[in-house]
Amino acid sequence: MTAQEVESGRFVRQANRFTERITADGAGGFPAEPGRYRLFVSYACPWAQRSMIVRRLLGLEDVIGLAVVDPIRDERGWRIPGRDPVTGAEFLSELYLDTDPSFEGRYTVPCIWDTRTKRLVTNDFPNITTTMETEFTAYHRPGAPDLYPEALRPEIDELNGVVYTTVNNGVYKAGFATAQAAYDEAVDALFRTLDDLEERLSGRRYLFGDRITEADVRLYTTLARFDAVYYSHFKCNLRRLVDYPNLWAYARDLYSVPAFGDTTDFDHIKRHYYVTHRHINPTGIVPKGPLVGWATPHNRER
Ligand SMILES: N[C@@H](CCC(=O)N[C@@H](CS)C(=O)NCC(=O)O)C(=O)O
Repeated sequence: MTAQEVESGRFVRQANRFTERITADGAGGFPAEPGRYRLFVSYACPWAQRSMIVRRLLGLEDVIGLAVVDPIRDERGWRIPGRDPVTGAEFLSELYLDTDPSFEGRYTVPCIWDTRTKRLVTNDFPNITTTMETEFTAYHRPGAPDLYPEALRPEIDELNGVVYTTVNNGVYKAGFATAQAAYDEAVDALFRTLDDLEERLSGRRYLFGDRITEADVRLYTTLARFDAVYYSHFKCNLRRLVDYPNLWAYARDLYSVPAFGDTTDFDHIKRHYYVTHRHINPTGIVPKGPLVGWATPHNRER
């Protein structure tokens, strides 16, 4: 995180540098093709987990390859244990620098590598999931859900905007603030949105009714890390997730779906945040708790 910009105590996320698009028609030079692309992820990372959940929900496991980095990152950046068998890379930085030797930003997950042209196509995380949803439809498994239904896109995008600013990125703004006012502002906005979402989820199973959408994927990855990391490490501690009856049951409902549950690795999550972000946890001690019953029945089908 050290290279992130901090303005007047406010955390400012870097712009995504690689923003080429993979498209069904291949117009920009990157056609959606099975076996061509490789997705680099960390189980710890909420932005990367989104892409793993969507890949799995849509049945794209044999279409888009996957490489998982080690959860602990040092000054060399993300490391691929035992080297990536496809690209030969040991560090994610090699892929960034092979693509652009002058790149000076952070080497982030998720990102997609093109094995054909041997370059990074994108590290633009919001587009990685929507690309799988809209450009890889020819390869979706039979019966795959429509996570980004055309008729709902404006509403989904609008909600995603609020959730990104105040929740997904809001927890980082709280955790990495270096001025009290910046922290206060982030925490207040975060819990205002969580309170609204608690209300919204009282009358419907998922954010947009009775089917899972892209909006649920995006909210889930922050909720999954909330009590384990954000509550303590990022000081987002007005309320815990377990203090919200609807949000907590909703999170467990999603967790019970293999695409969500199997990509949620609390060990990687905790070790990554508490060990890697030494500037806010200098000892690198990983707390034992909290002990939270993610597998308890959620009764949300009612
Ligand atoms: N690409 C986005 C979001 C993805 C992101 O922040 N990924 C984190 C992990 S959660 C990462 O890879 N960080 C690497 C680093 O800071 O060196 C960004 O640059 O802010």
